[in-house]
Amino acid sequence: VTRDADALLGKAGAGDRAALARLLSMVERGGDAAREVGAVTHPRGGAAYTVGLTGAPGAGKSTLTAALLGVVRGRAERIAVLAIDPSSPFTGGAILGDRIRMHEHATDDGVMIRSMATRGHLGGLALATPAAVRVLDAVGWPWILIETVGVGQVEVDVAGAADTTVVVLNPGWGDAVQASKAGLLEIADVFVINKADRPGAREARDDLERVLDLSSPARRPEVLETVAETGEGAAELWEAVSRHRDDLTRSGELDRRRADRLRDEVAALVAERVLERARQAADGEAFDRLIDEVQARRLDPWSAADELLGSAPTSGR
Ligand SMILES: Nc1nc2c(ncn2[C@@H]2O[C@H](COP(=O)(O)OP(=O)(O)OP(=O)(O)O)[C@@H](O)[C@H]2O)c(=O)[nH]1
Ligand SMILES: [Mg+2]
Repeated sequence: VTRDADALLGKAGAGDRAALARLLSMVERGGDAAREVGAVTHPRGGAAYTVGLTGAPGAGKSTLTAALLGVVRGRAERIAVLAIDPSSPFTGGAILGDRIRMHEHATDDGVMIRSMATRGHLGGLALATPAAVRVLDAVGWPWILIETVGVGQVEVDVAGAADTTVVVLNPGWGDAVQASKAGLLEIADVFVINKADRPGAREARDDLERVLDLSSPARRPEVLETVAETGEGAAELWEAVSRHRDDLTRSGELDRRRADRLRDEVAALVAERVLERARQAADGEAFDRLIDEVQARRLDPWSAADELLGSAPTSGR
């Protein structure tokens, strides 16, 4: 299988879109195939810069993405887009696809668009996203934009997997407060108030500034306004992203962030594998029996974990 992944990577690197699509499908499916792809792509990665775009459904992320594609292509740079939709296998990607066609990027060799949806379990998407980024990186895409829908924990995880995270808000009371509650404040590097052609943009901005005053983050994010439909503010947004990138690079924080993400990824894989091993060792029935014991309060959860791991009780727990 490694030979397959290697051969596909060679083709994809030479510009074969079908080969690239197959690599991304292998990653999306997970399991051994995804692992083989990871093994051949990881050594060739590290050059791409990733930008996350997140915000509530309908905030204008896809429209903004299309506008940003125009800006980036105007600079003759190549860019790939991953549209991640944790909630539905249908909406995000299709909507994005329509918008992109509208903007005539569909036949552009300098643009690659791929949507990924939940195929069953949620944790898979948080693991599949960095793996997909790795593929695009290894194949030589210099910019990778990750659009995620919604404001749940999975979206925060996915958006947090980018080097620079842009959080998209809209005019209207309470958006900033909602974003704060959803944990978006912690991951936002740049804020955008999109649909600034509508009333309330100034108030939304004031709201956000107040929320930022209260939370006083270590690095205060820039706040910009855009009208994605006309492209107004898109060039400024891209400049803000570039400025943030320069800041991170100069301060060395980019390397620290990337090391943190790799640490999280390895830890998640270890946790997944240890649990899988414990389940197998106990076989399904024994696992369920232990849970019954815990529920009947004859066994505490820590002792159950010890038994599943086949280890002596850990001290102090
Ligand atoms: N007035 C106005 N409408 C906008 C603007 N940007 C986007 N819209 C509209 O808002 C709606 C949602 O836009 P999308 O780009 O699909 O939003 P999204 O955040 O990608 O939506 P999901 O992927 O479903 O979460 C569309 O009808 C857009 O035409 C804007 O700047 N001004
Ligand atoms: Mg969208």
